[in-house]
Amino acid sequence: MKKVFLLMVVLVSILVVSSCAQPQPAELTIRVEVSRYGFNGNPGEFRLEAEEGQEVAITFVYGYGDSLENNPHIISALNYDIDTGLLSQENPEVTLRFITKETGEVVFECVLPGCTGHHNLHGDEEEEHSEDEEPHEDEEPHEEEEPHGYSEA
Ligand SMILES: [Cu+2]
Repeated sequence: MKKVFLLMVVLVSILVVSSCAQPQPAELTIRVEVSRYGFNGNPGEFRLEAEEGQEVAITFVYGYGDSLENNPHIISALNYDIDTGLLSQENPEVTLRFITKETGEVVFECVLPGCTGHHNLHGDEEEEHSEDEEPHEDEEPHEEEEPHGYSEA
């Protein structure tokens, strides 16, 4: 009886150990639409939660929301030094493949400042300084002196 119990314990622990010892998580495959309205239509940067050593294949798709005119973007993974290059009508799908360096969020933003809707493809932090400022009046209105004595020739 004792032997059977021991055998059971050994078998169960082998099962537990083998199910936990998956060498690495499967590749994380995602598609994200990019348009002037944001990532998948949501304003702000795109954040991807992943564990260290995770293989990521993230495909950025040029969104139909931008189809009225060409409005290229360049999407970059901050801290990873990779980007999509021009994502545009001519190049509407780009896949970035990388392996995460640490557990946490990978942040994606547009790094092409001139695009329409750029602020929707970007985090808030760069806009803050312009929102806090209140318009204030000059203490004393002062007249500008105009040069006198000139006559146009
Ligand atoms: Cu942009």
